[in-house]
Amino acid sequence: MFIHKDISVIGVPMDLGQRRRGVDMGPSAMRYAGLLEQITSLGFNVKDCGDIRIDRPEKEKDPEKNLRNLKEVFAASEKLEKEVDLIVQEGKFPLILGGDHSISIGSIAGISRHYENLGLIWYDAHADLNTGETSPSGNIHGMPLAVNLGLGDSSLRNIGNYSPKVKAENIVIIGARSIDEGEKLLIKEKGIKVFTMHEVDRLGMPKVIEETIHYLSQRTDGVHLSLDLDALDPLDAPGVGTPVMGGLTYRESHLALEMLSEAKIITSAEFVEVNPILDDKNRTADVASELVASLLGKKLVLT
Ligand code: EXY
Ligand code: MN
Ligand code: MN
Ligand code: MN
Repeated sequence: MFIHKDISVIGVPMDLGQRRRGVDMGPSAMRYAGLLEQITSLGFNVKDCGDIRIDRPEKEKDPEKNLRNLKEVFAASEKLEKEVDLIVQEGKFPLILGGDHSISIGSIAGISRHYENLGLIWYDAHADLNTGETSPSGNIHGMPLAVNLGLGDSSLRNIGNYSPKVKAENIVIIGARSIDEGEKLLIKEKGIKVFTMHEVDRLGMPKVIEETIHYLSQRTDGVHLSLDLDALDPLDAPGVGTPVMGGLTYRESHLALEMLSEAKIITSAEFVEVNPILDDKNRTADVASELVASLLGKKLVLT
């Protein structure tokens, strides 16, 4: 399915879905890491569409709704939805660079309207399944998967004028190790497929990805990869705002994306939560750039 020769990159310098500054510089850090050159060297035509413009917040928090910076996150999501929709209409592969994970509200809204049954791989230490009612923080970056399922704030879930964006049975979460009580209940209620770190340890990454590919190819007509760099262990990806120890290694992640590339199931992708301020010499952006290359088929060839 993944036959696009043309890739359109779009940056979302957004840090309003959480409290730590710096993640808005993620797109620059990934470009600085040589992401575009890397993609070109793999034989793709790449267009850099630049960055979405993000409004500055008027006030810090909407106390009634427990949704920090709702107005600005909504405005950014609407803009991103339109840009990504156009990229898919043009027949190009959308590669979205975050920004905090709230950007997936707009990106998936732009993508999912083009599929009957969009599959979603949520590669993350967290489940991002909170709503304003269950969130312990009020941070919208902990809520985008719930929004994409059609839950939570109505302005967010109706971006693009349709909802839900993804069915629960078309989602696979990989790498989870920090899940709130409300999120656990939702996972159970909706029957969402989750490979926690426990399962990754037990099965090994090859089996986890084989099962993911098998599961999603049976039921979906496209698969979006939403990769939060905090899925990786902080030793490998220190530049993230909500690190959780005991995560996926660089090698496991590299293998996962190589296997997804070989299976040709991924039709769009985003790489989020890179925070260069918290990073160690742009290492996390370098890792993100390497992972993009693996997803696009970079191989070691012995001549
Ligand atoms: N579950 C916590 C919350 O909702 O506040 C932490 C969420 C962190 C979300 C990061 C981006 O994946
Ligand atoms: Mn996340
Ligand atoms: Mn996360
Ligand atoms: Mn390899």
